[in-house]
Amino acid sequence: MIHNKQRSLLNRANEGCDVIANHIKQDNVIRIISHNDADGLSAAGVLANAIKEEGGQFHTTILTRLKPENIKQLSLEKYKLFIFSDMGSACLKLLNNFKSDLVIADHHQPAEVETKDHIIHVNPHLFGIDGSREISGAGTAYLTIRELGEVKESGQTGKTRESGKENEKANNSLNKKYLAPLALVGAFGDMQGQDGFIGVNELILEDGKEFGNLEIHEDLKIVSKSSEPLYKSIAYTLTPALPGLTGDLEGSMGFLEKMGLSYGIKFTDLENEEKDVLKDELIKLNPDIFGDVYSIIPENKVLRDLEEYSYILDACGKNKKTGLALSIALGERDQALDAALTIQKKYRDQLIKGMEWIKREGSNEMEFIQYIYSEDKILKSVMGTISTVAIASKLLSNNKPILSMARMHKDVKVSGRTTRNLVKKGVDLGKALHDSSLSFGGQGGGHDIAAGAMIPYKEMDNFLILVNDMIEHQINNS
Ligand SMILES: [Mn+2]
Repeated sequence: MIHNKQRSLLNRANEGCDVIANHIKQDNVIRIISHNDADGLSAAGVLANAIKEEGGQFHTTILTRLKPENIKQLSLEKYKLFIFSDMGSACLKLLNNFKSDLVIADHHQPAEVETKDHIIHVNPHLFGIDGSREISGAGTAYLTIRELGEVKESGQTGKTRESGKENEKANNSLNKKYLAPLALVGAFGDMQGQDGFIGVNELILEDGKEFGNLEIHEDLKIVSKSSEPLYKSIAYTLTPALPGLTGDLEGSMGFLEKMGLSYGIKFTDLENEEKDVLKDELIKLNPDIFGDVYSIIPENKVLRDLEEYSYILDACGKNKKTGLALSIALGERDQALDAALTIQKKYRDQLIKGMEWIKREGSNEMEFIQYIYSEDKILKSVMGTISTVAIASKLLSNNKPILSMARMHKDVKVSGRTTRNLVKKGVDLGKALHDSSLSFGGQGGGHDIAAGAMIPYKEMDNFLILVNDMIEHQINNS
């Protein structure tokens, strides 16, 4: 069942699809710009796969952030079509200056700027759909190429596809539904799948099931079941978090020993009864540890689980190996996958180090927010992730939003996270970080539940006070 809002989003996406198809037909190399997290990498993968399959060419660049200087640089390039995925919606004003065609497939809160005719802006927020929960950047990119390769009668435009059910059915016969799982990898990357898919993500899920390459079954949701010893599988499981075990190798060893299980064995090598015992004990710590697992059926076992696939892309992105991540999303396995797993191992070691640090140091508490701050190179790279996990695993309290502050030369990079519960109480971190960073000559923004900012180091204390005041105001005035 497709709702009206979703139908409007799909129609907009189809307009983008027509533009992409035209440029492929004209043999134009398509310029893809995407974000370096798991969602952005999946989005780029979805677009690149689809364009490649149509015989088109693309040139992809992955960015940590779309800065004004990036946009200026890109606007000088001679490409006739740019696709911005998982980014772009916040920068409409600058993107309006482009001379080329532009498709923006983003799910972040858009700037309140009228787009010019050369831009097709595909964004769930434009149609009243919650982009932080119901669809990811990769999902938005997927909608934009979903009907690429459809055979259409000449003269038809995207609009005719809304007319009538038969039409829709006929049009759905071909297309890119095999890319639906990769779109959901992106959703997992943005934490939209861990509690089950809703909204547009659910439509994408249906596509994957219909195509037949996506399977759902109930299982323990610990990571690397067939590739790591059990105590590591448990300690490396960040979502759902297991209090006392997540990020804690010794804690996990002790937990398994107490149960009489050998901690060095792999989960897949356990006897069935042992698996049941383990399951019962883990459920006591967090019932969410057992539930629906989504897998790509013909996939290599390391990537088969969509959530784990997103963690591998995330590890590559965080370690600046975006080319490697893209090649995996484009189907390379063997050596590429080995290289990615090596990076993931290193990344997991960093996360463990970060969790130990938080356990030791705790957070700095203000009345309405809490924060952690570091200048350590390794800690800085994992702060956003460990602050979220520390809250989920109850190392830190969940009754205040948390800001992770990492010193970058003269600036401080801020990443903020909160809970759905606090969002319900009125907290909007995206707005708070946007407004407060502007006050100190920085910039920031994002979703209500997760946002970021960059501020001058010398203003850090004032910035924290202002954010604290803004969150207080949000809670008291909602
Ligand atoms: Mn995203």
